[in-house]
Amino acid sequence: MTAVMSVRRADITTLAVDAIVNAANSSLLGGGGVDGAIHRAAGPGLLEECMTLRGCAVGSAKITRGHALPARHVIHAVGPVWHGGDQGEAERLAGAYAASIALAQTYGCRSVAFPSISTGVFGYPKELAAAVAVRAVGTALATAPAVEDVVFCVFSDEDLAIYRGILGG
Ligand code: AR6
Repeated sequence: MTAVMSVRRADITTLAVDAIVNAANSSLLGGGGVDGAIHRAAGPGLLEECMTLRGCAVGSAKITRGHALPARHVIHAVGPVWHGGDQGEAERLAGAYAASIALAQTYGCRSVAFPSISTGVFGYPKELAAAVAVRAVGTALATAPAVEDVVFCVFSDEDLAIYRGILGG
């Protein structure tokens, strides 16, 4: 079965998918942006579970349950801070997406939704980040047969247009 990648404008905390991905930091102990929204919507049990994980490397990901969210799991991915592009940012961003898909495969997640990792507080240019995201997910899906449906869940018209331009349609 070939997986489908699509873009949707929504608040990722409302999506009833098998896993939503969080744009976390390496502490995994919460923050602002989509991370703050996910922790608010999931309730305090999410932070308690995150405290057992002992953080996460940049360019990687860890998984928890979804707690009060409609999503069954939260995959906490840590993207890089943008420092101009010559400090391994693209490789680390791709790593965060690939690690998330690998976890989704391991946990049998059929549907996964991603925010635009690193493009808010971490300052990664949106167009560059979207190109990395789509390429990295496309590559990772080749070894993740359980994952059938990937949604790039954007929060702005600008991001919607960028992803439509890359995915087509
Ligand atoms: N649903 C979907 N997308 C959202 C939502 C939402 N509810 N809220 C924000 N976005 P950011 P980063 C978009 O800053 O750049 C936190 O403090 C937002 O418009 O959340 O990876 C963490 O703890 C943007 O396009 O994540 C880290 O310290 C995208 O999500 C740090 O920020 C990512 O923006 C991570 O920074």
